[in-house]
Amino acid sequence: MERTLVLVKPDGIQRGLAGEIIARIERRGLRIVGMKMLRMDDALAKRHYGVHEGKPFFAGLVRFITSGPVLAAVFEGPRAVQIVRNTMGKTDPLDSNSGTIRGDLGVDMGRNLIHGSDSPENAELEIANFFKPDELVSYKRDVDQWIIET
Ligand code: IDP
Ligand code: MG
Repeated sequence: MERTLVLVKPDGIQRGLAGEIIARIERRGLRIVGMKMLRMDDALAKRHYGVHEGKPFFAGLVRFITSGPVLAAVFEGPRAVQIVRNTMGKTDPLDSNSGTIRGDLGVDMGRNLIHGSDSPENAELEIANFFKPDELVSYKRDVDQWIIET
């Protein structure tokens, strides 16, 4: 069982698409184990996007992600990281297939609606940036028949 961090970015909140975005991932078969609304501050934004420090879009990315509230959610399920990545689409909505969140709902690379962790290792680090352990619930498999086994 894997966990991954999802953020509905400020453009998604402003456009009223949080429910749509979360629902698409939930319908896919992953379970919500934590969720909160927050406004990211500069320090959290720089920690979350630290790998992009020094790139030309970094300052704009930090400015944008701190410009309004985000919805942070942790999803759990088999191969959750890659399932969310595939459901999101590519980084640039232009390259994203129809049927994906970014391909159906987005236009600009800098306003691409959703963040999803890119590896299980990064997911654990990112989740810890946003959630305390006691803010996440856990499900028992034996009373959880509808999660599809891989
Ligand atoms: P990802 O969100 O698909 O994982 P990353 O490469 O991790 O993409 O980049 C983080 C975010 O930074 C992207 O979601 C996008 O909003 C923004 N970004 C990435 N590359 C560019 C760029 O070349 N120009 C503008 N924004 C970018
Ligand atoms: Mg990324």
